[in-house]
Amino acid sequence: MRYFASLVLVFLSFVPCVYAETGREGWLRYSARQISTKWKEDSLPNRVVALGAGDVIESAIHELTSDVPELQFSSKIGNSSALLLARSEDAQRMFPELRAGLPSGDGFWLKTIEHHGSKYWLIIGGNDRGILYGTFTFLARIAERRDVSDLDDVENPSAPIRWASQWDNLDGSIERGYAGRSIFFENGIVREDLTRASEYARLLASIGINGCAINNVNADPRVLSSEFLPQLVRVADVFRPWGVKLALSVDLSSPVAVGGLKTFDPLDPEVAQWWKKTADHIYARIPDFAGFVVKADSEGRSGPSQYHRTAADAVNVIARALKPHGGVLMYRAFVYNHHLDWRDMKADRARAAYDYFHPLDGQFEDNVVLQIKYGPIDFQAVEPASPLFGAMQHTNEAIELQVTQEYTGQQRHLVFLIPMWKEMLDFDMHVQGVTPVKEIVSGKVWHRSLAGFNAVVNVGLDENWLGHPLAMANLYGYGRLAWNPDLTSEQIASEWTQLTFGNDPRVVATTSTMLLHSWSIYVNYTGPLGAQTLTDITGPHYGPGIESSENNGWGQWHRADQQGIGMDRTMAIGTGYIGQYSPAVQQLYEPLTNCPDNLLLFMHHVPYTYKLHQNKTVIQYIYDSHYEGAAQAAWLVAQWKMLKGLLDDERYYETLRRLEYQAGHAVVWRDAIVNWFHRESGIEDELGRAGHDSNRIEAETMQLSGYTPVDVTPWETASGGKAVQCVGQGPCSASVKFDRMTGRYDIAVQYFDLNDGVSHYELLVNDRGIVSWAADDHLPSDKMNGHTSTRFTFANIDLKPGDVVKIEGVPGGGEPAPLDYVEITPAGSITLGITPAIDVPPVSTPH
Ligand code: GCW
Repeated sequence: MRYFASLVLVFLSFVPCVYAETGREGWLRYSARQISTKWKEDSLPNRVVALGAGDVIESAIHELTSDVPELQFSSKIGNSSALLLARSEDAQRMFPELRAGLPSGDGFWLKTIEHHGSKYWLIIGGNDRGILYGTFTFLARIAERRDVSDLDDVENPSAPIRWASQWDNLDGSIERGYAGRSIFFENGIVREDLTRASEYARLLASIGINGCAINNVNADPRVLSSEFLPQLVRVADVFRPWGVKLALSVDLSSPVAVGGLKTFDPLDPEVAQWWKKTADHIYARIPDFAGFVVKADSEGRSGPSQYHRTAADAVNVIARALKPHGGVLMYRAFVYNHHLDWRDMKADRARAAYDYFHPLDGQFEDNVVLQIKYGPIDFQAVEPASPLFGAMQHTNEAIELQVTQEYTGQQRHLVFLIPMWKEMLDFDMHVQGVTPVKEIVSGKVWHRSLAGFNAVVNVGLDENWLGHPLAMANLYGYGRLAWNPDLTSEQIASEWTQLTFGNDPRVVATTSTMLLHSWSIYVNYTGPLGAQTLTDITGPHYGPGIESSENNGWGQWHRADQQGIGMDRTMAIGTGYIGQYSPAVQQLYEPLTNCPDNLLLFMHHVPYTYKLHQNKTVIQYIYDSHYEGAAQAAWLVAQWKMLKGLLDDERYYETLRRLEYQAGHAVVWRDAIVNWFHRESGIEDELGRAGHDSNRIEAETMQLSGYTPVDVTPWETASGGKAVQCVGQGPCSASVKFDRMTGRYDIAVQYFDLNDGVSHYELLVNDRGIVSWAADDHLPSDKMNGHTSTRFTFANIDLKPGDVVKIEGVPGGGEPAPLDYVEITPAGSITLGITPAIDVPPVSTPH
């Protein structure tokens, strides 16, 4: 039986592993073989004809002919069956019977037609970009094995602006980038080799993204110097064949910083002249330049306040310079004071954008677009939709989303963000009948011709673009939603999985299910009921750091104390934030009894004993959701393991490694939050879990040789607030005599993996080495804390009373082989944390 089982496994793991998979092709990985087989099966034509020419059409033809070797390019329409690429006007000339419904702009029409006895597959675009988008859609359908023999589908994008934004710095680093260095810059200039930039543009085009701002919104003014322009021209050139227009983030002080003027006062005529001259220069070299993104008066950036001018003054002067060339100016509404007085119960960062911009409604030039983060704070895992969406009737609006997972696990945790974005987009602002955010940012509600989407993406040089193999689902989903916000999360998850991993129904069903649950799982273990992600606000925004948000001016307060938690944002006695919504939305949030549980602590301050709609107290919810979340993170690992052998080993193991790490880190999060609230509130967990870990042995209570105990800050990020560290060269060791029943166990070792060294650890039983590993990850801290706490699990070890379990640590670099605790659980109870990447048979210790 055993023998048989392993034969099946061997067979399964060999079948699909034909190619080395790096993830570099993203969701465009299907290509040649898959497409070409279906092409033949469906007897699709072997000629492709294009009415019209140009770089973008060339790209479309190249996509088709490189995926289908039998497909030949033909310059004449002829009278045999063909695939035909055409702009609307050309298609209509050729086929007068196509009258109504021709697409315009970036839209396309996939249409089969019989004409003079031949069958044509038409890919008609409102423009060349539309033809390219239609081509990618056609190929995706074939890859998904859908029927393309009879087509009549018109698709038009929801909004004209569908951009990506990179926070890349000229030195090659990326602000909040988690996947390597910049694909655009290195050493202060644009990279010599722009292959990755071109591949990125292809990926963006395939999901309908038509613009990309390539540099950090904390902009280096040098991008506008005349010496830099030739560098930008090179990027625009590699973007152009994909219909992606180059955009730039610019700093308002540029007229001084690189223009040599004495002022950047937007009302100064010389300043206006400088912006005009600068825009003219850019357009002379890059005629399809998209425009600028501006962050001003925010987080220390310069802005119009310096001259007592308004945002409208500042933005209009630049917008007028862009207007004759068709350029757009995206002004970020992320303007707030980060020196708020936290003792002032009326102070509220969430109010800032509305308070600042609402009075300026109607004062902006018509090529200005106000770019509004989805929530009023800052890319949190749970926030209400920003009230500003409903407050700018006379202003163009775009929504800003964040593919880079700054506050949502930094691509080390699996968090599929589409369901969260959909909640934002579907949220009804009730400003004029039914007015969901998606209809406001598509320009429909107030009949604006400019509107749309911009998302911070931050891909890097890592082969798979975003680090976590499953994180690309967010980029894919972003493009799909910007194109059509009515698509469901389920549809997007399954499309992406099919294109990325193939059509095996088990892979598609399991991966989609994991994606669809991942956001709520993350929310469960990182912060309750709209109190925001309880992370280290002043640090890297990664691991837990519950008190970091308080006692400072950043305004991400949750105001948890011994009695209760939450920001009172009511109109009655709170900050008045709720009053920024329409009356119908006010009615949803203001009365405590109406407020939905998931935003309760965003809107109200309540005692821990307050009963939720779901009939449990706030404190019990905090305990339950965090235990549940950590268990669900372990469930993700178990789900993924079912796919072993059904996809390539490269992506299987890379994903498994990350999911196992996540499960271990979810325990760190769980324990930090549960223990902090347990101590603060003094209220017991009804289920008796908080503060009781019977399987856990604290390192500081073990028999130590060379190791010394140390306090960890913040205390809640280490079990018992303490760890041990090895001072000197080591090796140091921590041992414990096993005193439980004979049996098979899993052993988890909780240690800290700092980024300034590589320590080595070994787990031994009765002095026999079981497994050793290196702490060589690059987590965002050089301290023992919630960012660096990591779990290593080894499964199936036979133990009997009296066995000595020992961890040996050897420091490396600045890292003193720190150890938090060891947890010994009966084998097969869910293991959390990193297990070795290979399957190892059970280890028996000598008895
Ligand atoms: O979320 C915050 C980030 C900053 C970022 C800022 C912004 C580019 O922590 O790194 O700065 O938002 O959106 O401007």
